[in-house]
Amino acid sequence: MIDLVLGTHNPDKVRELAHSLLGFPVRLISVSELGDWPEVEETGETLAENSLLKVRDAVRHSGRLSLADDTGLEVDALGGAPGVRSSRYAGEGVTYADNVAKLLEDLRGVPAERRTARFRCVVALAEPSGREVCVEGVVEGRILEAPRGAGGFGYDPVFLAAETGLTFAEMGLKEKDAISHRGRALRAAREVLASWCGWE
Ligand code: ITT
Repeated sequence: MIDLVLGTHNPDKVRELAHSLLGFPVRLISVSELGDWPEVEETGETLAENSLLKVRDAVRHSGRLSLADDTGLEVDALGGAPGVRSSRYAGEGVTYADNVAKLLEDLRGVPAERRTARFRCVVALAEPSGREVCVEGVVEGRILEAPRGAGGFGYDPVFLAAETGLTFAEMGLKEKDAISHRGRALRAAREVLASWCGWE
């Protein structure tokens, strides 16, 4: 068993990351458990840059192997927005519902076939030695005209996953993990961890 620090302050993400890592020989520690530490500013222009900012901060804070995730929703009809700005699409300090409302408003009148979108998740791993790696997971889908389902978080109720015809909010943790951006990135991250830790 090794300690792995999760460099995220979002409890919804922590729940999914923990589910994806079930059965893997790691003891998860959330940065929030490590005491007061200011949240790192996400000043990067790409998901990879922001995931590295977060993971390096977690390593500085904890002195341990760490993992961070930066995720964006890319909507084709909006030129790839909200993308790297997904958490603050409707402004600073907004709720998930505010972001979803702005997204639906910006897509008002856009027909179903032009509402294609994808979630992209970059997971960064880093060690105190300076060794670091980013892996990515993507899932294709489209944005509905109204929310569906009560599970998940963020944009899940309006994201219809192409593979299942369900929104992520209509799926359980396990079903979402099987096809989601985060589930895919985490499976790649598990391989990196296995190789770094000599478990192969
Ligand atoms: P940390 O930086 O502390 O990890 P965050 O919520 O700010 O938390 P991001 O910068 O990656 O994380 O923001 C991405 C936003 O995209 C997030 O706030 C949600 O609104 C949305 N999001 C991320 N993952 C999602 C998912 O699996 N399903 C739906 N929406 C998601």
